[in-house]
Amino acid sequence: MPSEETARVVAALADRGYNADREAVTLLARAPDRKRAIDRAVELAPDDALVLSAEHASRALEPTTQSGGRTHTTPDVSDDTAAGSHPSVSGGDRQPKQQEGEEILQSKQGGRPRRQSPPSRLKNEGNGRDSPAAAVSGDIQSTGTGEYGDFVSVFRDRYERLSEMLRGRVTHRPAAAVADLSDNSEAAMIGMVADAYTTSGGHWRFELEDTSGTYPCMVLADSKPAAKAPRVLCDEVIAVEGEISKRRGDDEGVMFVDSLQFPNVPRTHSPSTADRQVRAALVSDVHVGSQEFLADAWGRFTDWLHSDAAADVEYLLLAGDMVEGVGVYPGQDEELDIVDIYDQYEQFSEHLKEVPGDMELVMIPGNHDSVRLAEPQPAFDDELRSIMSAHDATISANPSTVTVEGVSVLMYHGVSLDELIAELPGAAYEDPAKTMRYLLEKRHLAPQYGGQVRIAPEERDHLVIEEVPDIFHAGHVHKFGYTRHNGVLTVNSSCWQSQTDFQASVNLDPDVAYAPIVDLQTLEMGYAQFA
Ligand code: D5M
Ligand code: FE
Ligand code: ZN
Repeated sequence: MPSEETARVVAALADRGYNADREAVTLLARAPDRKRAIDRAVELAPDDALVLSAEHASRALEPTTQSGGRTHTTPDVSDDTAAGSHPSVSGGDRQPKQQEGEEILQSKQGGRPRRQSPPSRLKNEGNGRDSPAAAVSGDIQSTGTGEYGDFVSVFRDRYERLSEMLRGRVTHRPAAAVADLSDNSEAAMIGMVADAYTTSGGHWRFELEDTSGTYPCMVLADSKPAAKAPRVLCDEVIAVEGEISKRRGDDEGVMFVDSLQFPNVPRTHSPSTADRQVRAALVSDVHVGSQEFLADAWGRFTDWLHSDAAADVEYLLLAGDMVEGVGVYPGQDEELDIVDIYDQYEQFSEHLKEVPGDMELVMIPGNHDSVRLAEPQPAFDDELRSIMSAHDATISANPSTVTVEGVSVLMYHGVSLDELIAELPGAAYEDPAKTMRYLLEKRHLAPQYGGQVRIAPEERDHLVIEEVPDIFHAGHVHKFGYTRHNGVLTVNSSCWQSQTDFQASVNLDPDVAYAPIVDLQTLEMGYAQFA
């Protein structure tokens, strides 16, 4: 079959937001009425499918006897068998090397759109099913059925686990009991932010929800917590203390907040370190298959990994966007170098072969990868694993926590960073590590529901940062930066793709080809740039 036809089918599917496996593309390219066949295949694919299979394609080619409605299936992740094993290698005899880096830090003010959140996420009882694997681990078994009960479960789980972190810090009461207090009473509450907005007078108002109900809170512009109030996002869990004000005795009143706390990472957190000299490279966003993929820079990086200078760099952690993918953003197909998603992974695998064979690799997916977009994203499926099998990599979910030489590394691709940068004053693309710090403060990787991050309804909220990591590694925003937050080293990895047309149109100037390198024995940061 001429490749031009294949490319046309791939592009047509990409326009509709789908990838397709090779057999499906072949079948559709041969269809007498190709456009109709493509439309029908898309119609037949389940809402949550990312890749059109040969089955969808062949059903699309069958003569129609009835109108084709969408079939509904559960998310395609229940067979996820992520290894979740933690890398650990025996001691090497290579020589140490350390490069000290400098932080790239700037900030700018951002706007703050607000939205309404759903009426109640906490009141229904859970469905009593067993919880799946640990919150942020390398093995996420999706239990989501996409039903309303799952949304209630995921919010209840989020509330329970985040409120637990705040419980010892305030003498809180349920919202319903706070509403019964008399005027001028002192009160404290732990709640999920059901709504948050600024008033015309420049004050902040939050509706805080717990399992008993909701209660309104005000942070006055000239009060102490006003410094933190602009960082409060819908659906996160916070603790407040303040005074109840009631105009009439029977009115539920409002709490004037004089103290506001995020769950945050305790200041006392003391990170674990390796007990020998060993380093890890924390990279992400390789984007193989894009015309902008920087193959030469990647080659220089992998050459360096082979050099004596990098002899103790024994780990390579890849935080998503291995390939450019297909149909990720509108118009993306015009910048593809490789149009077939599997060919992209084949090519990525070739580039992985350039990495020294004795290095330990860990890979999680990102929004350009061929797994479901909704977070948590399961690990790569068996087919993709077999394509990327050159290294015996630990293939894990997004997010995952991996323990490397005793150091726990929370790996998250980072899609929520776009939203935080847009909404939080002081957050900026120029300073991705600072934005990552806000996630640590919220102890949640994607705090807002219903925004840019698609969150899969599950029984358990896998995006809660339950255990405080020693290192927090993300990518996605294609910017390099690192900082420390209460002892946690936060690193954003830059990318291996030069500026795309879209990025140029929004003035996103990517930092390219940085390899952040962390000394696991000291947690000192260094980096090298290979551009
Ligand atoms: O996205 C890299 C960065 O660029 C990330 O901050 C999102 C942003 N980006 C890139 N392309 C688009 C489009 N088309 N719409 C919105 N935001 C975009 P990555 O997903 O890693 O390519
Ligand atoms: Fe990316
Ligand atoms: Zn990304």
